Amino acid sequence: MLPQPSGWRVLSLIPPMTQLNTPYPSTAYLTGFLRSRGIDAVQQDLALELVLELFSRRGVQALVEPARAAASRSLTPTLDAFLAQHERYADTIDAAIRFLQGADATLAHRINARRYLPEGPRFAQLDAYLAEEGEDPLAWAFGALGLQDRARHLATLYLNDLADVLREAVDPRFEFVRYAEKLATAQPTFDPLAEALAAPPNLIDRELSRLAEAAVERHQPSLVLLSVPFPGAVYAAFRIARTIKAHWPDLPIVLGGGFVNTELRELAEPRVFDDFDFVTLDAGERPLLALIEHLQGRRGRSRLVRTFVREDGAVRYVNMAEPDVPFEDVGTPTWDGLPLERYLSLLDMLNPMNRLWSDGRWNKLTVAHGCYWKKCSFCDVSLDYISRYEAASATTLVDRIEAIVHETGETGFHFVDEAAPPKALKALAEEISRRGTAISWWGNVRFEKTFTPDLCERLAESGCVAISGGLEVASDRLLALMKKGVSVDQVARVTKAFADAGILVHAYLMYGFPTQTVQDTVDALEYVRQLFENGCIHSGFFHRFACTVHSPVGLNPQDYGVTLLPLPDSPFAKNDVGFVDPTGTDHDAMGRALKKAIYNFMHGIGVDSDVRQWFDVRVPKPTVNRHRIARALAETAR
Ligand code: B12
Repeated sequence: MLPQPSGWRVLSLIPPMTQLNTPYPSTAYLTGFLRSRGIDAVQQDLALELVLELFSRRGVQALVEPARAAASRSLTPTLDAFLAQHERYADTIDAAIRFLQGADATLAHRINARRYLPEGPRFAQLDAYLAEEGEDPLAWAFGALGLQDRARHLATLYLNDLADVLREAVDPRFEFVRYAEKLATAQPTFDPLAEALAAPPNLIDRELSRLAEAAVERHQPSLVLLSVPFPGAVYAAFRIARTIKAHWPDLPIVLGGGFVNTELRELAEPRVFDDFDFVTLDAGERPLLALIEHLQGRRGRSRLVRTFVREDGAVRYVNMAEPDVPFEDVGTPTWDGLPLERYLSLLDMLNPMNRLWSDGRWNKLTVAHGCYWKKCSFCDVSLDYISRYEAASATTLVDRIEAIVHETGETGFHFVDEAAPPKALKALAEEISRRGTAISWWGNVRFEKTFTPDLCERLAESGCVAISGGLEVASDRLLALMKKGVSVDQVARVTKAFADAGILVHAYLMYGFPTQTVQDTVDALEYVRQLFENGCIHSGFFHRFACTVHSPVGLNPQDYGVTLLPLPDSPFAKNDVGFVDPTGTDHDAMGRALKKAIYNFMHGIGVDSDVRQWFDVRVPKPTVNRHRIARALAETAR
């Protein structure tokens, strides 16, 4: 790398919203990489900063007028409860936030007495826990000793009440983990986003613009990167870019991230370039090096890598093919500059896997780039972040782990791979135990047979506390059609091995896959019931299958017995595509039953009953033997 011009600095920003318990890692990866190449790079998480502004004494006070105005139009229980107690909200909010940031632990006693934090409609859900008069409705969840958790749950309900007020009085699009998501998800036209951006700024917009200006003033960057991992961060990214452009029209701004890599591959909308100068695809390292050289006058525009630009009013894709930076050389992510002690540990849903997602300051690290399997027909296997599989040595990974622990002081890791490769995990576990590195980690895997009981034990010893994996539709016919490469019996054995090693197991479940019948669905639920009954899985979630344009189903629908609905001509986002499945199953009705059943199974309810009880429509008997999973497990034991 050539010496850098002095004062040349890259500022990476995370726009609202992603998550609040820990930073989304893209800016940490890019900042770490750029610094490893001698480039001055800094980062800020505007999602966290926005929430801390809105949920502060000043933020709550600023909410009173809009809440009064909204209440005069229509008085709802949420607005009524807030307006009656807004001074108490203002008096308690800073302390409640500090508590959720992990400081001031003794406040838990006062929160638990339920006389300190004002209570709005969200607290009504506690009544659903059916306590006897005078009993503690949360005793079942936290027992007598779960003082901190119980208080965090109550403080989270309090925050949810305030978020409801914000939605009703200021902006219905606000949520803690996504913001105005609908404006971007598979949006064929840019019009809704353009209209929203042209609308008079509301309280949230103004706050966000103020934070964006402050970030640029503070760091005086030469280049700004906005990272949008999900559709729920897109609107705010445009809002931030627009603010920066209004004040610093010559400061180049780039857009990139998971959303762009997935949905904007055929971008042809020139209006995007009113706010951004460049949009890049896929792993950011190589395109950024090229772009920085270009901006520093060392590389012509036609030699950019995977970068959209606007020329003469039209969008042009420039891609001078250059090899990506190998995964072994991308450097170690750095969290430097992110206020780690200010993230919030919310305790919302009392589900153990959800808790890992929303609670705790996890460091994030990728074990390998891409997916080693890359065959599942529902997955975006044609995209670089799945298809380009590259591993790094266990030595490199543990070096990265140790550097991160040293920097952050935190030993918890979330491995963010689509499916962490078992061989790499094994080597990692060996290296961790050789060096005596003490960490806790969790991540997503495929439940494949390489995960033997012995390997699961070793992974547990290396610090594995939880594993998630796709069982998708528990049906051997459909698993084969999906090219998942696992069978139901095998998933039972593997999940049992993880569970026996003391690891929490979460299953991603799916319904609505092409050709899935009512009988398939009933049978799949019967399998899931048995997996709970036999202690193989502790948690699960049913997602409705969505066909995307980059998945094998979307690319070759005829192989899956479906026909695609025509996609509108789209200059902007492209992802989900509708399809017709001649099987004609009513998946909405199925979904209601599956979600009810899994919720109850996780609480140990109905695990030994007939699965037909969960359906509100008539369904056939399961064709699966009631002891099928127990037998599959007994076969391994023999
Ligand atoms: C782990 C993961 C999760 C985890 C953790 C999420 C989290 N908040 O940390 C869980 C399971 C909770 C999750 C949830 C969701 N996820 Co997710 N997730 C992933 C996964 C597998 C890895 C993400 C990651 O950390 N990667 C590591 C980072 C460093 O990579 P990166 O962000 O892509 O950054 C690189 C490049 O994109 C680029 N880059 C990034 N930003 C920028 C900016 C600029 C300017 C430039 C130049 C480059 C650049 O450079 C980086 C380094 O190479 C990705 C798929 C994938 N393999 O990337 C999906 C993915 C990001 N998730 C996706 C989705 C849709 C979701 C959900 C919305 C699903 C849902 N409906 O609930 C939720 C949203 C949750 C939330 N609000 O936080 C989609 C987004 C696609 C889209 N349509 O926009 C992806 C791409 C997967 C997919 N195809 O479905 N997810």
